[in-house]
Amino acid sequence: MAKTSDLTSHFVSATEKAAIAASEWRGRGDGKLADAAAVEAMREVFDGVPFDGRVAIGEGERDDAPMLWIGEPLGSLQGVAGALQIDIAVDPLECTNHVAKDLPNAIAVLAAAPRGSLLHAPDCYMDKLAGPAEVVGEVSLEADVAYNVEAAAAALDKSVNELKVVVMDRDRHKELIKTLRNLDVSVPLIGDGDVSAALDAASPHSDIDLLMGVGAAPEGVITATAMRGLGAHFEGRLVTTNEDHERRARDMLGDDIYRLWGRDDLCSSSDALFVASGVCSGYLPGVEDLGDRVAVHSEVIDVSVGTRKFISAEYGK
Ligand code: VTB
Repeated sequence: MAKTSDLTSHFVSATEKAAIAASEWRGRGDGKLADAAAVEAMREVFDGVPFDGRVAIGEGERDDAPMLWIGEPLGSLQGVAGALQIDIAVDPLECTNHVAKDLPNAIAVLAAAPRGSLLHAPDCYMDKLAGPAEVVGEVSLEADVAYNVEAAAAALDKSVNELKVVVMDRDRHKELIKTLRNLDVSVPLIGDGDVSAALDAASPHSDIDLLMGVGAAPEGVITATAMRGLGAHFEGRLVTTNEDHERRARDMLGDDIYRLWGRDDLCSSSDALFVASGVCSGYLPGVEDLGDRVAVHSEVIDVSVGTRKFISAEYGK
């Protein structure tokens, strides 16, 4: 039977091409142009992919940025009987501001899974909690910060003052940061990029234990897919900041738009893929200029088999 992973090489091309296009804009001060270049490159690849695809959730509406629009049909087999029907959660350029400033961890990223198995919602915000496999079932957005910190420390066999909880440096997180620091937790602050921060938190080799705080919802769905493949923890709760998003969230999800979404609610199929390509160097190397060629570095998490593969490719200019 056909599987999402049958299309892996196409999805990798989509993030590779988006990363290469965005990399031209590194350090040039204009994230929107970088974003537009990534969107255009990704759409061009998707136009030729032999599937009946659809964007379940994507980034761009919230900050009026270029985007693959939510509900957009993708692929060359629209409506064709027997074609793989796949949903995509996508951010052609995650961490846009970091491309403008040439800072770490900007990536082109997507999740793919069978139709209906990725949360279909507007591009609003999401409160997130991510951590390694050890904290699955131990921490929850239903509990308060102090409880989660104690529970995570116990699960990781650490004392609370040895914990590192990464948070995005935003005014909306002032209380959260204060609470964590009052508990004697170390709080590394990041400017952008909570997908890579969650991957860090999931990894037993990093010194980050948890990710907390509010980021964008599409990246929440993408992160949930990666965490499912890694057996790590993820939960999210939508946060709306305007009436339009609230109304559309109700249209798409029913009345209970502020419910807690577990990892496997956000990505409800094990036949799922997470694919990312590095734009600026960070947890993945960024796009490299090799003279007449460019090198691009990607990772693929195949949820169906729990593998994480790192792939490098060269393209002629
Ligand atoms: C962005 C982006 C992050 O959250 O900041 C976004 O860079 C939304 O937050 O990586 P702001 O509107 O406060 O910038 C993320 O996309 C992650 O979800």
